[in-house]
Amino acid sequence: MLTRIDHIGIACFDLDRTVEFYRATYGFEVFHSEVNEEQGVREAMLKINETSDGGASYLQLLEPTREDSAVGKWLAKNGEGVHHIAFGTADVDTDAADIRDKGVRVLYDEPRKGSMGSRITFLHPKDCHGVLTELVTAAPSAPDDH
Ligand code: CMX
Ligand code: CO
Repeated sequence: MLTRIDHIGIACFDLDRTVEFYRATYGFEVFHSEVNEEQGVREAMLKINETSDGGASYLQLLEPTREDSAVGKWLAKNGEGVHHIAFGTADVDTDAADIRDKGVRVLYDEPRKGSMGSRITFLHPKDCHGVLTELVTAAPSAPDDH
């Protein structure tokens, strides 16, 4: 069951400058940052609020580490902006299987590594009314272990 907005993914050309914009404009601080080589991104997670299911909602700021990554290609075509949304679930395997059974393309056979040790998969934007949609199960110790 999808129980929260886990994050909104925002593609940017310069992570440090974008982080500074969110800090100076809204007061949001970096909760966690990492490089995910498999996804080809350098990312910063800004925690917005805790949620009633024990999780949290974040902004995920994404800078590509290579031009041929998903975010690199998207930025070249569209410029900066909202790249994807992510729903949180306690069981990404079951939710992804259920959604696949409904005829929506799930991009990975098995969930892959996401932010802070989470497990993630994606739904094809062409099957989701133009929205690239991620499903996330946080690591057992997340979101406070960073
Ligand atoms: N949102 C909405 N539509 C998108 C999109 C996005 N983020 N990315 C691509 N599309 C659309 C394109 O506009 C294009 O549409 P048209 O055919 O109408 O022009 C179509 O999808 C195909 O796009 P493409 O540029 O040819 O890109 P690819 O098919 O090579 O890749 C996708 C698209 C979704 C398979 C790829 O972006 C992907 O695998 N994404 C999942 C991984 C990811 O995004 N990782 C980065 C984030 C990591 C994280 O969140 O931790
Ligand atoms: Co994401």
